[in-house]
Amino acid sequence: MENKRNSLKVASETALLVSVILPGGSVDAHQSLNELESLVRSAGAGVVGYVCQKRSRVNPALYVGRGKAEQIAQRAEQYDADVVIFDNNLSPAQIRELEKIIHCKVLDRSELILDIFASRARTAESRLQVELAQLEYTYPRLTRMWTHLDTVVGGAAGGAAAAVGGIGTRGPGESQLEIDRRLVQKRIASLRRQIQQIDKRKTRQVKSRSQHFTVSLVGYTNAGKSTLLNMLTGSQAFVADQLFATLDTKTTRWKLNRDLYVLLSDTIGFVRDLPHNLIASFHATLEEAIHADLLLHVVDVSHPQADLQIKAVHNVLTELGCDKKDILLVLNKTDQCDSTVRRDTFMTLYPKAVAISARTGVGIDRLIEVVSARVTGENVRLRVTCTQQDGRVAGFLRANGTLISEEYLDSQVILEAWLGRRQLPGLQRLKPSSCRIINPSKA
Ligand SMILES: Nc1nc2c(ncn2[C@@H]2O[C@H](COP(=O)(O)OP(=O)(O)OP(=O)(O)O)[C@@H](O)[C@H]2O)c(=O)[nH]1
Ligand SMILES: [Mg+2]
Repeated sequence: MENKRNSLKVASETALLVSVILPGGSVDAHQSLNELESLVRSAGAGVVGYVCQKRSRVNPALYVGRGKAEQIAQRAEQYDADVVIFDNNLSPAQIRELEKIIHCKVLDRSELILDIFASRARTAESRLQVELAQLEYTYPRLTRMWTHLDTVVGGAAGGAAAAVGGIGTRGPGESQLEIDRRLVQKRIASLRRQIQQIDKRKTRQVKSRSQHFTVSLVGYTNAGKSTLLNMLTGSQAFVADQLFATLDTKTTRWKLNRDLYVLLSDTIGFVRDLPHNLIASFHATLEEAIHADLLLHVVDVSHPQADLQIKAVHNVLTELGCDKKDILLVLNKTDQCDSTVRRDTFMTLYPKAVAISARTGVGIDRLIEVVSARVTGENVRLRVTCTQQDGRVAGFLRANGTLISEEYLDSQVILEAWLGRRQLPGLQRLKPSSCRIINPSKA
């Protein structure tokens, strides 16, 4: 039989979408197909129809029942679909069996996401990351589509091409599939090595920023992270109403007030059931978030599934080991909510959240205030003594806190002020004669 899966690209194809709802799943059919459609459109394809089935359990051979598979085949033919895309993750054997019944290409959700990533990857770094994730995920699912790799492997692994096509490799009895496997494994090993180097470089880069307070924007794809980065820092990060617009990290200086600035990073958006390989391959890109002092979890609060998206982001953060970090929930797109009731409901559920609109600027002042408080730490009341000639101490307190009183006594000056706890080391560096906390917290 002719192999349908010689290319996994879905751009400009017509797709029939299939969703199988199992008991205990996090989404209903409508939500599942809605998001799948957004993913398909983001991949550049068009949707010609939908099929949904509720099942009590997966059919091991075909995922769906045989009758349903035949119905999907009929629909695909009727609508002239190029590809059938499942919102579920299928095993290689299930894809093979389904393609015997449905006479067109069958893809699963992870392959679709990987395809979007592949089409968006611009930098050499993200290209390598996507290629590795794609090879690892799709390689057991494909047959005989890897021969193009011989030149690639040759370039990367030094002379492997000759070995692959040459002596000792095409021995009697060795099937094309075995050669393909070897090519893929070589390419995977080479990509892993290159990505390891990138990871090391990135770790060094992130560490070099450790003297700065770092803030990372995380959140579901399309929540408005890049728009917020642009609004806060005047940057020109790419913004688009499509899923996975951002694939690379961008770190910019964010000036919170006259004397306080932090480093703010934008990163790749998350999605429900993000393929594991992708998370692993994008480790370097996610490094900024992993090491940030504060995460701003941006939520599109106007989205009907905002609550599910918050949970999905938590799941990815847990997988990255970031769930114990300081996380501030930012409820974005409040300008787009039908009524204030929706925003208020989320504020009741998450009382520490900050409601904003990255488009209109509403709530940005409050966000800056809350982040500044996180940067400086809780306010403490201090009594500081220094010599009258030393104007730097009073200057520091005025610039970074609130100076309450100055009392001159002999050659000394006694200052009382409110200051963020995290700024105490900065004050100590000016070596005042004495410094004492007299009241640990400010209301
Ligand atoms: N109405 C409204 N739209 C917004 C707001 N913030 C962002 N958007 C729009 O939402 C879409 C996605 O914005 P991005 O900033 O690209 O979102 P992102 O979170 O960076 O998305 P990815 O990089 O794809 O993960 C764009 O069309 C923005 O113009 C907002 O506060 N209100
Ligand atoms: Mg973005």
